[in-house]
Amino acid sequence: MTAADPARERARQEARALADRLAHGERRAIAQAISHVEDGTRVGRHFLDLVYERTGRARRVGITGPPGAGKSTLVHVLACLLRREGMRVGVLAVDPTSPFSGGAILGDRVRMPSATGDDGLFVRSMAARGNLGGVAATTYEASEVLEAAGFDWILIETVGVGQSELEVVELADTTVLLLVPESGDAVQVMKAGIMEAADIFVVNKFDREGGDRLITHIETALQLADWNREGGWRPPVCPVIATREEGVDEVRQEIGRHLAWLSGDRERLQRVRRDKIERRVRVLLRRALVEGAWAMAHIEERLQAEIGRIAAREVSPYRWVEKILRGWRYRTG
Ligand SMILES: Nc1nc2c(ncn2[C@@H]2O[C@H](COP(=O)(O)OP(=O)(O)O)[C@@H](O)[C@H]2O)c(=O)[nH]1
Ligand SMILES: [Mg+2]
Repeated sequence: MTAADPARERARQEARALADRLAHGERRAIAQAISHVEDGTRVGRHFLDLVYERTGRARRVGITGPPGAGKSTLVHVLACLLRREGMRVGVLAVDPTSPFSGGAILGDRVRMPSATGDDGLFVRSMAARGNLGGVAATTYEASEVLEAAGFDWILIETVGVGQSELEVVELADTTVLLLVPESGDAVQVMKAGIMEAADIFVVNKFDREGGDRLITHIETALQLADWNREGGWRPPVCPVIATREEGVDEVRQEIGRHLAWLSGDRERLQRVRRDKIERRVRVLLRRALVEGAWAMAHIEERLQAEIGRIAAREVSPYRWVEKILRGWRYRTG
């Protein structure tokens, strides 16, 4: 890898052009940059490097919960509310169960005022596959693209069911967890560790039976679990009817309160950010190491050559991996 590597130079140039277009507010540049990031291209990496200094100023809010809880609906109402405040809002939806793109989040019921005409709003559905670093890494990078594009708020919708979703939540400053009265998921979700990660609880579909019971349930759980949150943030529980836009103002206020609480203590804020960036650097390095080693040791070819024998039980996967590793150690001395 020398400076004269033409492919690398081309990628750099392309990334620079993309960053310039982004700086000039060109919408298509945002979409293209996110696609690069999703595909894990070289241009994407150069691009992220170029715009890094422009990131870090937006507020990132993660909205998570079981499928059908009303996340997309809440995100939609929240985005409209923030737009009315004059904020520029970027939305990333990592929800394979309800993909929304472009104009209509909610099909023909409620529409985003004009997702196409409004420059202050950008909505993007993320591919659920993610690149080598997984969905979380891709989403993180996409949110950096949006930050570089000057969005004040980034709302990230994700289904709160698995580990990768927890990781997505990690990249947010504030995490909102949606639960609904009728779902027996509440307890399950709590077990998944997401409850500890939530800064604000929303009991959505409060027009239905059992909302009060769920609120009591959550509040009891919050009292019982001694999570010892730093600085004493007590997660509020907000009743909401997202489809009627009821209670969303309160959610907006609570997000504001949480952000104010976060930044009220300089040391805490710096530590939180530093920890996040450290985790981020680890992810990036791990990915780079895997990619590098994979290519350098021709692992793909060797795997393809051997997989038949492994499958036929002639070679055990353990021995094969050991062999690859030994060769690798030898190379790197
Ligand atoms: N009754 C009622 N239905 C709601 C409410 N919020 C959302 N829904 C409906 O619940 C369904 C799932 O909503 P959606 O936002 O797609 O959920 P997501 O899968 O969490 O993104 C849709 O039919 C919504 O109209 C609410 O507050 N009350
Ligand atoms: Mg959804």
